[in-house]
Amino acid sequence: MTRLERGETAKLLRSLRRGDRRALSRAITMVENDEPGADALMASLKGGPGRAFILGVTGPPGTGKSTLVDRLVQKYRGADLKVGVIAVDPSSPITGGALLGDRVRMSDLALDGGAYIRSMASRGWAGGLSRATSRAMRLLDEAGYDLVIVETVGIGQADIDVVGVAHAVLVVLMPGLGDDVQVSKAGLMEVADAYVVNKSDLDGADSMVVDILAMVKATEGRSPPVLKVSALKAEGLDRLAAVVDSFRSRLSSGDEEMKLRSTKGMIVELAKAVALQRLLLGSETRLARLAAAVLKGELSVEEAARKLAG
Ligand SMILES: Nc1nc2c(ncn2[C@@H]2O[C@H](COP(=O)(O)OP(=O)(O)OP(=O)(O)O)[C@@H](O)[C@H]2O)c(=O)[nH]1
Ligand SMILES: [Mg+2]
Repeated sequence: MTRLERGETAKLLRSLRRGDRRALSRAITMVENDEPGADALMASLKGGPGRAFILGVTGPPGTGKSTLVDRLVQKYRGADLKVGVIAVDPSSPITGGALLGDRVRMSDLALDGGAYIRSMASRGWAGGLSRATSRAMRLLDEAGYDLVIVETVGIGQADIDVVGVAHAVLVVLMPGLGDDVQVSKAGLMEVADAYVVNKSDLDGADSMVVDILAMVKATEGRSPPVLKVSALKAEGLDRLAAVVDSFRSRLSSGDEEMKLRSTKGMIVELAKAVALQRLLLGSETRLARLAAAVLKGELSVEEAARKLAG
């Protein structure tokens, strides 16, 4: 990096720390597009994430995650916290439409100086998404946000990786999802610190709660709370906020385990990206040689993969 570039990075960081939203947006765009300079920008942030509490919100498509996030933003803005939201645009065309709705719904909040809403696209390879979102979370932390909420549709491993970086994760469900298969199959159970059964204004919320309680009891030693809310009717939100506050206070009272979990998650996601890039970009000739050996019957695919990774 040249001296000029170093100077620019430092200037951008100074503006971002002062609360300049344009500098924040610029920095997030840099990491989203993986622009030259993004690595240096991030590397200049020493220490782990500092004060922001990072809340992951995930769950099957259409369960009301964005509506709920909207309510949480309102609530915490009311308490004068600075709140940042990262909504991960699913690359899937199925749910892509709903996100346009998100933007419309969240636009009022975006006008408020203490709330920053940003949607990030999951373009490119899967590892790029969790790296970009991890970095964006770190930037919001650096910019002095008290609460950072990251919303993903919990349908794939990439989404689970994204929320794995959070200090705590809400898994949002709704009545009528059928059995618990969606939850356990999608890997949502492992990441849930609390379950939210949203749309309690619809039939079947109570039995959904019973089902989840049974599922949780059957599988784990942990017992994450199961909350019944209606984001639409603003019911049950106080209890939800109390649960979120209990997670927040764990962090602010210096809970090492929680801090470690998030920092470890960030390191792993960044390392995965570096490792994958190295694997795919740095060893093209080696890969070609290994593939040729497999085709000649000298190696199995398994052996070739181990050699490539090793
Ligand atoms: N009846 C009822 N509908 C709700 C509630 N919360 C959200 N919805 C509706 O459910 C639909 C989906 O809401 P979103 O908040 O976009 O859901 P989402 O989980 O963010 O959706 P994706 O991001 O596409 O997965 C919208 O039509 C909401 O108005 C609720 O508490 N009750
Ligand atoms: Mg949404």
